[in-house]
Parts: sequence; C-alpha cells; structure tokens
Amino acid sequence: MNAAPERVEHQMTDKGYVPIYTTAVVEQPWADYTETDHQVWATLFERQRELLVGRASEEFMRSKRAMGMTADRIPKFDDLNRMLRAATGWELIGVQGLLPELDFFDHLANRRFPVTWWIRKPEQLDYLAEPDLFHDLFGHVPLLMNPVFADYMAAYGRGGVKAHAIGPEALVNLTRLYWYTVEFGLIREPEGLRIYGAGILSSKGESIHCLESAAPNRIGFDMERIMQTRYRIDSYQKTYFVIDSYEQLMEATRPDFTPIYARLAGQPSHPAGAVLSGDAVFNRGTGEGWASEGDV
Ligand code: HBI
Ligand code: FE
Repeated sequence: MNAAPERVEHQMTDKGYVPIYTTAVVEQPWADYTETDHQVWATLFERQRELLVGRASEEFMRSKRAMGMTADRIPKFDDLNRMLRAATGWELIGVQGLLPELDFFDHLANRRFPVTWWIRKPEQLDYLAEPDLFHDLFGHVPLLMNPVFADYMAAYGRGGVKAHAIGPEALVNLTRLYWYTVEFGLIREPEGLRIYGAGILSSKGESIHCLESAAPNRIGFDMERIMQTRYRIDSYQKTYFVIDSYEQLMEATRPDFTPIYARLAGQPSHPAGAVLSGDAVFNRGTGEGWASEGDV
C-alpha cells in the first residue's frame, strides 16, 4: 500500500492554499489500516452518530443505517459499492485526496464519488484542513443512496464540466453552489431545520454551531444568491442556506447555467456574512465573534 498519500503540490485556489493530489484512482488498502486507524473511525463515528440524532436530516440517518455502516471497523468500499450501485448507480473510488476540479467534476458526472483512502491521525480528530476518509465516507456517501440527491450530484458534475469549459468565474460560481449545499447545506423538515451538508455532518463543533448558535445567518435557498456569495474555508460558516427538499435542489440544477453565469459575470460578490433585502431570512445572525471579512 502507498505508505503515504502522494501529494502533488499546494495549489492556490479561490479557497486559498489547498493540497492537490495526484489524480490516480487507488484500491482501498483495507488490510493495511492499523488498529489506530480503525479506532479513529470508531471514535468519530460514535461521536457523530449520537450528536446527529435530532440534528441530521432524516434521509441521512436512514441511508446511513441502510448502508450498514458501523463504528467498529472502517467500511470496505467494495461492500458499500454493491449497495450503492443497486440503489442509485453510484460507486466509490479511492483517491489520494483533493483532486483538480475538472477531474472531480468528471467523476461526479459519471456517478463515481472519490473517497480519500486514508483517515486522519488521532491528534487531528477535531480539525483537518482537507477531506479525509471520515469526511468523505461518513459525510458524503450516505445521501448518495437517495435517488433525488444522487441525481443532483451527477447533474452537478455535468454542470461542473461545462463551467470548467466556460471559464474561472463560472467555476467559482458553481463551487459556491457545492459549498453551500453539498458541504454546508441545511434542510427544513417537519421537526425543524436539519443538516445534510457533509462538511457539517463530519464535524462535531459545526453540527452544534450550525443549528444552535445565534451567530450565523440562516437564509432560504436561492441559487443565484448562493453563486454570488463568498465563503470561509477556515472557520464555521457565517451563513447557512436552507432548502425545502432535495427535489428543490434537483430542480434548481435543471436549467442551463450559461445565461446565469453571463448575468452574474462582473457583478460584485457578497461577503459570507451578508444579509440582503431579497433574502428569505430564517434568522439574521448576530455575527458575534466573526473574524474579518477575509473570505473568498
Ligand atoms: N476533490 N477528492 C475531492 N473531493 C472533493 O470534495 C473535492 C475535490 N476537488 C474539488 C472540490 N471538491 C471542490 O472544489 C468542489 O467545489 C468542486
Ligand atoms: Fe467534501
């Protein structure tokens, strides 16, 4: 097994410096995971499973149970693939880590979800600057069992390939859509606001913060508003966008985005903490304790 992930370079992206890895697809080196690796998985899994009761979208909790993920061992991609392929035609592929955006989009467009093969170290339990196996497998994968969300992710990938051909500004707009939905999205359910974004689901602190803190704004989903809104990569989000349903998300990606990009081109973007007159505001955050507006 590769002793360590093959990192290509730190690339300056609109999210600041992020490590970009080789794009090779790798077999999950399951037999080589150490007891410590399995223990890290167990600790993170148990902690989030308890924390997410009453906080995560019902669809996430149901799908996670359906996949048979447990705390005691790191799941095998092959086991999960049998269920995923049957449910929505998706499959997991092992990767070294963050991929260049076009590679990532192309995988999504073909219903392949890239999952980092390595898991964080015990000393990184609470914060990691890049996606690891826990973030990808626990945060992103269960909802791929939901047919509507699975279709959204494939449509998003196709949109990403197109945006990449249009140019960098379109790509930034589309990356913001991913950020505020797939990574940090909230959904309105009968019992109240619930989490579906993987970046929150795999984070203890943000699972609590996003629903219970007075600091962030919580605003109704508006795709163009999201495409114009910058975000943070190094702190809790200042704004969370709330969808009414996964169908709403799927509907939003039906139209061709090209005219939308054209309309947004050259328009100023909004700071992550902005609240605008047209916003459907669930609550206007107090913003206390926010760092400067140094967001992307
Ligand atoms: N690569 N492996 C991996 N996983 C991601 O979630 C990922 C990526 N590359 C780019 C990326 N996400 C984001 O920039 C998306 O908004 C495209
Ligand atoms: Fe992610």
